[in-house]
Amino acid sequence: MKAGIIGLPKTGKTTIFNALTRGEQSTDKYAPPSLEANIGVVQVADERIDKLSELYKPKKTIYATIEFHDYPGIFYKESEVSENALLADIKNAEAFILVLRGFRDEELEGLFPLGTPIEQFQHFQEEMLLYDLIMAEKRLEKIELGYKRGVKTPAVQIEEKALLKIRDFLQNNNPLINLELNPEEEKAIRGFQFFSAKPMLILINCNEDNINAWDETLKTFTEKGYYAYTIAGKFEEELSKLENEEAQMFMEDMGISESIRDRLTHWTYQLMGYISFFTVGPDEVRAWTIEKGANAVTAAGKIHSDLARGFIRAECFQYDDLITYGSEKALKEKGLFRLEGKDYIVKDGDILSIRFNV
Ligand SMILES: Nc1nc2c(ncn2[C@@H]2O[C@H](COP(=O)(O)OP(=O)(O)O)[C@@H](O)[C@H]2O)c(=O)[nH]1
Ligand SMILES: [Mg+2]
Repeated sequence: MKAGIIGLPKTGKTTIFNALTRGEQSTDKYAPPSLEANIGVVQVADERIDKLSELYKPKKTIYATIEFHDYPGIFYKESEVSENALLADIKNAEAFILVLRGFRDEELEGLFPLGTPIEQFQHFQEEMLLYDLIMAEKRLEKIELGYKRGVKTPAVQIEEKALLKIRDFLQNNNPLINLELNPEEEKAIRGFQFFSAKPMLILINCNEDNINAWDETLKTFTEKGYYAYTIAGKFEEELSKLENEEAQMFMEDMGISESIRDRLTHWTYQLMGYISFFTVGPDEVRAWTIEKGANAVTAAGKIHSDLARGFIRAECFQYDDLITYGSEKALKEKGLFRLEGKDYIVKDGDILSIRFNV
């Protein structure tokens, strides 16, 4: 999956990206904005995979991953360079991590005054909704033109209906993530990749000594339905350069229980409503990502399209049961080794083996 780290300029996006990826991208205060994203792949830590790997001793152990794209700042005043190409790329992300500047830096505030995190959020959201609105309006105009020329298919009419709802929603300052469309309408507008229709996580980037000062601000965001957290970006960047043991000591001092990688990957999973299922064997132990509520065929398709096409049954048992009873054989004796059909809803921690025939 691909998550975009976005926000106004100089909020600490690249600093957080470096902390996540142990990267060394420039975070020079005076550097002009780059035009391209930094890209890094981060493993989703999962103790269960470690345990399964101990049990099966496979040749390969594969964790789930998230690809983080750290984008240059957007939506700041009138930009000289056109943001269109950049925005087109950003829209491909499945989720957004919006970074707001909570740390104080007099110089930066002189160069790029941004206001409080709430003001930054409001500004960013206005721009985002405007961008979506323009996209919807352009398409509506085209549809109207088509009607005049006598092009009026049922498909276009569904699209128009969806776009009118969208326009209305945006004009009332609502992000599209809260708009409910029927499946037909949903399908008709999927290609637009509206910005505000994507899940978005909010991070207030602050100094390590005033993390707790942001509780009220976080509450404002969570009350709006957002997942919102504080993060001490620069501190985390420094931590990421230390050896594990040393980093652990600093983290304990700060009362931080998980590394920034673990926190951000888990928050992103939560944001997306993702769960993990596993495949195991002597060759490979592997974690797979799937949306909560997905069925066994969808899970099979994650592994390979042939498995979905030729799906017969899923052999299935639970990670927790395996740990409790110690072996697949013991699970079979206990009746905890199941055969499930196409409609089975996959649960977090399921270990699957797909029987198929193509
Ligand atoms: N004090 C402080 N400075 C930070 C923090 N995060 C980033 N900065 C500084 O802010 C400037 C811009 O950071 P950068 O990560 O390049 O921002 P970006 O433009 O959003 O990618 C750099 O000088 C960083 O050192 C932070 O948590 N605390
Ligand atoms: Mg940057």
